[in-house]
Amino acid sequence: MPIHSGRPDDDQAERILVALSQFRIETPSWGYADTGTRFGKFHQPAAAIDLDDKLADAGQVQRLTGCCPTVAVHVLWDFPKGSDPTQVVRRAAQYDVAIGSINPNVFQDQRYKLGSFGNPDAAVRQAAVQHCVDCIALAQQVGSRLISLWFADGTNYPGQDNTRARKRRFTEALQQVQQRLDADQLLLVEYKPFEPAFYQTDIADWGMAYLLAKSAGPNAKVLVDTGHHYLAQNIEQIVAWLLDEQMLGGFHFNDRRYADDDLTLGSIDPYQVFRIFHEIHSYAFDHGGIFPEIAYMIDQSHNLKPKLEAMVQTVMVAQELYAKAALVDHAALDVYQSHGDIVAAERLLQRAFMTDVTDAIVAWRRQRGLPDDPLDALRGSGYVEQAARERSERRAALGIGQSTSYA
Ligand code: PSV
Ligand code: MN
Repeated sequence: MPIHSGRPDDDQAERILVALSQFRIETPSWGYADTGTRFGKFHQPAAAIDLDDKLADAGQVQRLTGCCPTVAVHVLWDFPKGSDPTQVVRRAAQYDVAIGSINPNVFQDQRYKLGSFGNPDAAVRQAAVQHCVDCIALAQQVGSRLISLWFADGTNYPGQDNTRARKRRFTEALQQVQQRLDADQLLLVEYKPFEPAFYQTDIADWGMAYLLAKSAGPNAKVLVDTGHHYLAQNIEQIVAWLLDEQMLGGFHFNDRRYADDDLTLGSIDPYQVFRIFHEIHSYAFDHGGIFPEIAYMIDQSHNLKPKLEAMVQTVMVAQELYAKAALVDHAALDVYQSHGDIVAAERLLQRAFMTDVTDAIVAWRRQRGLPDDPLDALRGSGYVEQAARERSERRAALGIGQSTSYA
């Protein structure tokens, strides 16, 4: 049998429809605004200026794709002092979206120079805990279940601080925060090997995140950001282990060539994304077809690509790879695995990966009155051009100039 198996048969097409119906992916508010690298920013006229613009853009992505009903928010970037959470909820609903995960920010303030939960100063640790507790209250006000924690904490030089003490400070602070959750809320603990800390990061890998989440209490799980691994690391194996321990809480999706590059999901290694999704489908197969509750989120800030196009493109890639992973015949795979038929087992995955699932996805979109190709639809809608005009005028009126010209 050739590796390329063409299009799905009827049974496979049905599997794709079912799989896509329960696949939702959250877009990040920070992905709609101008961001850059530490070397500078290239501004986009259509970039969102404030939270209202971000919600409008997220609503446009949801209307085109039908699978992005929530927006992740970063508390300090999106909720300036005095903002009214109930008004934000109302505005989001007007744009056909809801507020999703709440991301506390314990890395920007000057007091966090030596860390937040890991800081040697108990008063700073307490301030960071209090900010997270405030975020839990905000989540309750906006109807969000998820508090997503990422820490820039770490040290830059050997000897800078006591590693074991920092671990214990983290354990204690996370326990305090976890205790403040409602029963249906979940704390997600994200790990990252380096940046901005360059000697050691306090939560550097999935094992550390697992231990800390486990000791925080029952409502804490691990968040896997696909860009937060060393290059050779086998991310799908981490996913499988976390699934088996019921400790996989969610994903931040992006791709990378070197480190945390924020490239479009699947742009560098789509087969890896497929293999991650395969682990999830495989877990569901082993659990009577019940899929684990996982928060799929995008975490990408594009410097060069147009923001909205990049977001829609990412969602489409995620759907496509999720659909391909739904094609794996798990019963056949079990047989090959138990017989040690390595080649047949591998080819089963490769065939699923190489199947053209376009028609099946279009069928899913047509069932919902969505455009066949959301990216083409975005380009044809005039939304980006209109946003660019309106936001440029608003920037000028607000006196926040944007375009830097070298002419
Ligand atoms: C840190 O690199 C990170 O992945 C965290 O999830 C932050 O919330 C996000 O990026 C900010 O872009
Ligand atoms: Mn992330």
